[in-house]
Amino acid sequence: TPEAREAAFDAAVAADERIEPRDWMPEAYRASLVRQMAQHAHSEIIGMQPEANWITRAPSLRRKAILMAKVQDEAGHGLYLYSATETLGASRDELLDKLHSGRQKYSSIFNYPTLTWADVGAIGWLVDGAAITNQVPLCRCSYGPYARAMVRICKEESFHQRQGYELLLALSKGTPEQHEMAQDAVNRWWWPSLMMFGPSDDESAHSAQSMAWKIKRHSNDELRQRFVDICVPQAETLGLTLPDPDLRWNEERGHHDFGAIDWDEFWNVVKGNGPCNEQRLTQRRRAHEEGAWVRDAAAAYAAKHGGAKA
Ligand code: FAQ
Repeated sequence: TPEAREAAFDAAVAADERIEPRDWMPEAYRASLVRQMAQHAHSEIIGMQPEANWITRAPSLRRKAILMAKVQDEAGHGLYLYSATETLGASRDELLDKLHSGRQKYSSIFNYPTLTWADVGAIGWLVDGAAITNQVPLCRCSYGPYARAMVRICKEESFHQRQGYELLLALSKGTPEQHEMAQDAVNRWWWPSLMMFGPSDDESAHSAQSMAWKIKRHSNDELRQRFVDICVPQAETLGLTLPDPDLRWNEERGHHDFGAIDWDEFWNVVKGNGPCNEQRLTQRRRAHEEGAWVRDAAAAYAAKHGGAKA
């Protein structure tokens, strides 16, 4: 009966078991997962653009090889996540179409420009750092394919974070000009990185339901606070300042207090009006069109050799 199916689903979630593609699940659970996972997948592939901007200008062969590997990893993360979303019955074509037509979102962070080489370091340290803080708990997400994709993604993100940190450290300890460039990058990426965690808990439309379903394990504000607490000592080691005059240790709370986030800026970027939204989507649509022959060739090859299986 429908009641028994729903009870079995609720019991599995309560017992911290994984929900698998063939299991019955409430339609709203499926829809919310598709929403979050698609947005996550889109973020990975759009997120290739800001850093790819620097591949041809990396200052050494070593830095170029590292950056290329990182950007390729991001394409891979997009593929794991699109595949995981397909297990919920959403085809990749449909998801990409929604991205290209602006009907599905991607992370606000990728709508900011990468103005200097130090931005590659700041993205690794702060953007990948924020991504890991958000994604480690997703390894325990109630939906099996998403949770398993996250395990591998988090391992790779951790390498990404370290390469950014090491790059910024080299610049910070370099010439005064290099130090200044590193500081400028941190000044520009700090606040947008805090916005990656989403709106504050009282404004977060999906948090309560997603936490009840154990899709999310912590609230947006909890993870944002965890990230701030992690970054403060790291910034000290880097010899760089976080651009927030209100940032200070609060003994009573056992956490750092920090200044107010500019939510108008956040919603403006989410709504499509950030500095690079148009550029990112235009570039993405063009890459998709230019890749049509690859998809056609792969489909033709599969039809010829795979027969009915394809
Ligand atoms: N940007 O009710 P909530 C990466 C939307 S890391 C844009 O709180 P939820 C790695 C939200 O979708 C970045 N939109 O939503 C990398 C919702 O709109 P909707 C990707 C945002 O889902 C590094 C509305 O606001 N990571 O790519 C943002 O409970 C370097 C209300 O918000 C993930 O996607 C935002 N920042 O919590 C790659 C992680 N925040 O859907 C390349 C998985 C919120 O109703 C280079 N996702 N919105 O139209 C999550 O954990 C969650 O979806 C949150 C949002 C925490 C992002």
